[in-house]
Amino acid sequence: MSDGWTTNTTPAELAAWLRDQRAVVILTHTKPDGDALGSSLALARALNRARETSGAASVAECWYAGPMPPWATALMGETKRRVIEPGQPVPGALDPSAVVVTDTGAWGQLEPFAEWLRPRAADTAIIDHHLSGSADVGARKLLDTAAAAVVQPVALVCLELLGLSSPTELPGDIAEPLYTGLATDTGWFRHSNIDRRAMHLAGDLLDAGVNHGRLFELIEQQDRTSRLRLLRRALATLEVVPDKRLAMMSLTKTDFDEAGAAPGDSGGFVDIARSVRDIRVTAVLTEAEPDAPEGPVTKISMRSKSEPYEGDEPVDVAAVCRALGGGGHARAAGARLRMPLADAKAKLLEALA
Ligand SMILES: [Mn+2]
Repeated sequence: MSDGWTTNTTPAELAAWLRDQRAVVILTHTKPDGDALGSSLALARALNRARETSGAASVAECWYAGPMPPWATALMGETKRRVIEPGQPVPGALDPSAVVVTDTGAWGQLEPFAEWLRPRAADTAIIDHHLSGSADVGARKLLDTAAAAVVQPVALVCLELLGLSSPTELPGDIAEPLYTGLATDTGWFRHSNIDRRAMHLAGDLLDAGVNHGRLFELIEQQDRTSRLRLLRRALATLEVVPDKRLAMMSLTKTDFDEAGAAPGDSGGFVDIARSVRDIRVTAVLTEAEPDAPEGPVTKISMRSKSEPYEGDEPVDVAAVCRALGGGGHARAAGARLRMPLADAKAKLLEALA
């Protein structure tokens, strides 16, 4: 799938191509995160601003496949977009002359758009920072696989579109989504993907007027109290398995009901026990469909730490989850098992052996 997954254009060439388009649709992966939203919004705003200054109508819009994060509305502001909820068809009315896909180039992450997008590959550009993707998604590819966030190459395209030489000169409404992508894809500048280049861009965007504190509160401090009630229940189930350096928690349907919590409220719980020194692997088991006629489903979400520990290599949780019928990344993976929670827990311990 990585065949042909190489850059074949530059920010300047891509900007020149985009500038001549009649209408541009910007797509990103389903269930967009901060980098997906930030990169697409910044590009749409830069394109529309470039048009405004030349007197033409604004032509770029973003299409998203939900569910959307709760803070998306505030970040999107007035920017033209359409949101497709799961199962809804792609809007057919607009026939753009060009498509840009940001923060992914994998068909598997573009499913709701795939049928619409496939015949447009010749008029599609991918801007991405992932190590692999489906090269046939778009003829033009601007890839920076060393970038912490896709907003880094997108920032260069924005500068070209607006004829600016430094990100410090970017308008605030373009600097803000770019910063959002950088901040969220680096865990607010904590992950190991942080380097001088990413920090430099962050500093430039702060110079351009980004309000870090406001964005942090908007994105990271919007939980409902039901999430804390759910966390209290999850923590009450905490089990540590010392010889596997594993910490696990489990949540039943009843836990969600009694906490008044929504399915998304348990997001991030799997990261919590990673703060413990000797814990190298974490898992959260969630009862998903207790009453399904084919039998109950248990979802497993796993994380591991990236550094070797006391002579042992980091645990490849993708391999563990593949053994359970799931998959993912070496440090973050998941699986769905059609069995009760207690049985799924036993299977997980077996797979970790
Ligand atoms: Mn990203």
